Amino acid sequence: MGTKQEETEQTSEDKDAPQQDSASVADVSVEVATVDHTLRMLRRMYRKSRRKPKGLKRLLAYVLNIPHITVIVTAVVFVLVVIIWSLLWVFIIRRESYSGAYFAGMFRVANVEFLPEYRQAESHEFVSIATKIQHVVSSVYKTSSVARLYKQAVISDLSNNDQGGVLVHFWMVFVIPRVKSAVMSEEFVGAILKNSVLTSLQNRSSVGYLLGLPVDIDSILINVVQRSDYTSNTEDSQCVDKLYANLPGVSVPLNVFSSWGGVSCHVKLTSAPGSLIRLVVSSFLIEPTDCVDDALVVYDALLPMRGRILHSLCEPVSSSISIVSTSNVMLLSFRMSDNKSFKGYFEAIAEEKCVSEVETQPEGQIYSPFYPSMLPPECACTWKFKTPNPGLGVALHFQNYVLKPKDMKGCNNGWWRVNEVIFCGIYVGYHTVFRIAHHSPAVEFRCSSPNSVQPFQASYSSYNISHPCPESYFLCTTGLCVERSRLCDGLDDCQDESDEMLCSRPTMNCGSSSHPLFVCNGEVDCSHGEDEINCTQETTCSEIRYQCRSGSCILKKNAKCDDVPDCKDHSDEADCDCGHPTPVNKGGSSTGLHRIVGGVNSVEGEWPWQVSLHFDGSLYCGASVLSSNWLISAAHCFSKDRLSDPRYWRAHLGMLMQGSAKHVAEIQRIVVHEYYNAYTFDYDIALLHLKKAWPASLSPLVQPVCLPPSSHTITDSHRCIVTGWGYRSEDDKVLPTVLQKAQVSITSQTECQRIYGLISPRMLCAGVPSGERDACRGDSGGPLSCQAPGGSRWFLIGIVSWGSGCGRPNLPGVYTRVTKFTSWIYSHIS
Ligand code: 4AZ
Repeated sequence: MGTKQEETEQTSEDKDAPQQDSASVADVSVEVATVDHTLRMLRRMYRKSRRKPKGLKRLLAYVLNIPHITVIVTAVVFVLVVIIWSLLWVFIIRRESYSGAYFAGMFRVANVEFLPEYRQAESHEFVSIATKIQHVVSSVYKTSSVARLYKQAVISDLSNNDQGGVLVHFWMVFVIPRVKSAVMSEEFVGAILKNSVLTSLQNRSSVGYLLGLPVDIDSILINVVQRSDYTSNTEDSQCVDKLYANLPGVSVPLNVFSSWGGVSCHVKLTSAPGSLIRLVVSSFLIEPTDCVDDALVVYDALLPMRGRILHSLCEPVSSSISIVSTSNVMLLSFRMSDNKSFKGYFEAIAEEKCVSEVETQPEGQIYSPFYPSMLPPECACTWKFKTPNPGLGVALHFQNYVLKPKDMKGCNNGWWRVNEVIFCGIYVGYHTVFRIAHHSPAVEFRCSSPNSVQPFQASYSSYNISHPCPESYFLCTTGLCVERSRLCDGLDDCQDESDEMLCSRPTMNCGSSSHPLFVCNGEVDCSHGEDEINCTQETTCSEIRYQCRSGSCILKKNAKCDDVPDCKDHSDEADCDCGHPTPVNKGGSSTGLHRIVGGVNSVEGEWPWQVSLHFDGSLYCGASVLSSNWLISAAHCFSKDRLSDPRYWRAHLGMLMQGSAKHVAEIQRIVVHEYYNAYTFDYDIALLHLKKAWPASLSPLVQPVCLPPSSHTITDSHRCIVTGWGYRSEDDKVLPTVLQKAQVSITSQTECQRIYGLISPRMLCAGVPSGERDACRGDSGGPLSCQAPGGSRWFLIGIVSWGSGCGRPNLPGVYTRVTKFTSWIYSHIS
């Protein structure tokens, strides 16, 4: 193109200019041609200048010439681009590609006498030893493979414990390219220090030398910390306090109040070597925001080390709780928004010598160490029981704790040795009896959790080893004794359904006594309908009887929201704005393509309680709407690190096709059931509190599902549908766009236990024998909604939890049994 332009120009110039030898023009370079061209132009301008104005105007005329404008604009744009790019490089790109990595660490320097002056960071003694230690740490890292990334070490605290020497707490900062950030793990940084000590270890001693400094290798601990932890803890911070409790039994008050702007404060507590610290929280008035805005994190160290978290308080505390450290230091890290307050105190306490001889006659109580304080990560207790005669064993009655034989999964809530056999403690939602068939057993308990856990108490008694339960009673596998008449009555009297196993399918005795499962279940089982009469008569309460708001119970199981007032106070028909879909049929529907596992497309408004939960922007789980600001889902969706942080989640409401939600809600708080067990998936339930209620104008396309009372029963004639945007088969790679639905049948508990073995009373199974209809990955947390025959409302009967694969024959999906959690749910949402 350029060449053509030059040719054209030349042709027009020829009129004014003397003729040129065409061969010589072709031989010279473009530059020469341009000079020639410019000379001619200048000549022309000179000629024109006789007629035209001079000076500025001449320059303007030159500049405003079209080809010149193009050249100048291009040059200016080029210069601007270069400048902007350079600025971006200097201030953003270069800065972004490097970042600070912050670590908190500690180790014990042995063979050094602790001086009281070490407690003051300004003292000459502190500065002197801290400089020495800082130099050693710096030298180790400056001669390591990460020397170029190492920036600095800051000694923050020196303390002493009963092991002797000086416990050094320090910070370390590295500046690392982002691409290398994964390499700088705390294990790697810690290994550099440990390896340096390791080379000098001698004679099985744990003390080696770090450039001449005697360091206990077992005490070395390095943890990654947030930059904010580092900046808010270092010396120039306004809010670091140090408090001491030297005398046991003297309590030191602790009051923190956040005025305008909120506070982020660290309070370091120390007591005398050999003692422990008990922190008592009398009140903590904060907003429950899942540890985002308001929280108190209690550390078992003087720096905020992740591996040393004793307890995180993220909910308001109104009745006192207390936490015990494992040594003589504790750090309280407060994050409090405006007008929040903390009241409490701390004290030095002695380590408990927890060995006792216990006579089981009369009966009594045993308590966990430091009771009623929470159990620290380290503790031990031994009880030597003795019953009056060799025929009597020891029974331990726990409120919410069960001892199970130790398996491969490890023990996180207490380790027990009972006459040399090892058990693990697990917190549960029911009471249990642990029976020891020995008249003088030694029972040893050790704390085995990484953080503080709930304390326990147990009442002990003796029992007859050959007849553990009285005559006409049945021994449950939970250790409880229940009346034989309660076997196979449809009620979980044993708390683990061991009284409901191996029962033949209950038969209706229409003559005299009727099986409780058939009575008033909404279906006529006897030819004359005897099983469905007098159902609204008030009767004694039980798990399978509906309880009215007045407290009285009626036999009718599914009285709630069935459009018939059954309770005298009509409370069964109150709060029934739920479970009523208004499907908008736009042609596509139940006959659509088969998706999920054997599902079909839903239509708009068919499942207005269905929620799509997105983690970090992608579909991760399902959930259901319970009210204007609460959703319900599965605990396993939120069980690991970042998954438990509500800030990463978004709830898409009123959605049929992915990406077309009527409303996207942020989550304020995730309440995972306190007994959720990540190994067994027991108690797989969680509640999500929305930051803001969804707008009422979204109804009926967004609407709550009905929550079943604990008495609610499902029969074969109920219609149960599982919905979600999960995978359509085990090895599917693409998620469906349209919300899928599949009808499934409830599998009997006995059958499901036969299939899977580990099915707790808090689980229910549903599927079809062929396996062709099932939930799958991505559906977790979503609803299994059931509707009574002829009924208008849908109840949330299950929450998608787990299963063996997806859509396999004779392997039904496993759901959380919602009726077991009615009171737990109401205790949080109302
Ligand atoms: C899951 O991984 C999952 N077939 C959910 C449900 C089922 C299996 C797996 C049941 O979320």
